[in-house]
Amino acid sequence: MDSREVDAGLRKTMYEEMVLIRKFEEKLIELSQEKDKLVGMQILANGQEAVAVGIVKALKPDDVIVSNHRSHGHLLAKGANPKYLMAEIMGKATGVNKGKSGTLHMAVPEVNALMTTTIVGGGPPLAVGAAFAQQYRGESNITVVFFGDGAAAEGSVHEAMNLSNLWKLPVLFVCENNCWAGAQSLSEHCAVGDIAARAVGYGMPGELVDGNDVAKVYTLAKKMVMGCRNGQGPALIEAKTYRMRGHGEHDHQHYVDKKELEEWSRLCPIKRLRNNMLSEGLVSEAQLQTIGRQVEARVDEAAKFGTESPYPLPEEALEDVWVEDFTMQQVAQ
Ligand SMILES: Cc1ncc(C[n+]2csc(CCOP(=O)(O)OP(=O)(O)O)c2C)c(N)n1
Ligand SMILES: [Mg+2]
Repeated sequence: MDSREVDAGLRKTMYEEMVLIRKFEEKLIELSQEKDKLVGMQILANGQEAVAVGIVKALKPDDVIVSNHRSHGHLLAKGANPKYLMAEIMGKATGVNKGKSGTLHMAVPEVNALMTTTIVGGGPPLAVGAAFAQQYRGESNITVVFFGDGAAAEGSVHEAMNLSNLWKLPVLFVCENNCWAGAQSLSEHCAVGDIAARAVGYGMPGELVDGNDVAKVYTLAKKMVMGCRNGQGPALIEAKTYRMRGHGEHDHQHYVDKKELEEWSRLCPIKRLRNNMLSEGLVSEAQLQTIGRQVEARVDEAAKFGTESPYPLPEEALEDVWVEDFTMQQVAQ
């Protein structure tokens, strides 16, 4: 497939969104290295931006996504406001979840980002539940769940795939195979070469795609989404990509071969789309620089907003975390 088959305007938008995700996370790296600016774990998707953007661009606003611990890119691609996302990551009261999630458990209901779960393999069963609700209500929306190569080995993921095809639920399973699960390489934890091949075992379509080529990800996603939307049931995409940083910012990747990092850095999805647009004359260097500056300004504004926002008050700690006046009688009704 030639990336020229994807509309030029759309490619430019996808470029801007990938740059936003990259710069947003680079700002988190910067802040996490300054004293008291950003506390806690930071799990970033540097190098994996094309998966988030390519998949989400094939969706409609009402479609639902379920994400995992590496969620910032998915949420930004789905349209989360960088200001409120940054504030949440900083644990501030103005964040998408009033500072009660921090980076790891964010939900952005306004853009149908139902939840992120850091329980590895926890997302797929929940996505099946969301897709069941969509089918039950007679909607044409679908649910997409992002999970990693490590998660692909969890029993919950296999149960979710089986049930979703049994009930022909509109779920798109997206395995972001970034070659690592923590400090374990793919060959140390995965018994098959291609995770996409497992789809056969559940009778659903499954395809492998170059996850660092946003046009290819988008094109495959569009095809798979159409099947899910048309009542054909679930599908699996394995997007082969690479985690360019450690598992989290605390992890300095001492176990990673530097040559492997260099090779994948040549395949950077942002560089690839950039070169491809330049070679086709779709954009000029000057236009790309303008995009970069505009995105940086948005990210700086988000960081300023987050930094200047207050922390939630201690007395608010128990608000929004439990249904008020919940009784077992309500369950019975
Ligand atoms: C059930 C469960 N087991 C273990 C962990 C610890 N853990 C967090 S992330 C991770 C690696 C997951 O790898 P993968 O699914 O490939 O996602 P990636 O981090 O590469 O995006 C592990 C083992 C966890 N959070 N939940
Ligand atoms: Mg992984």
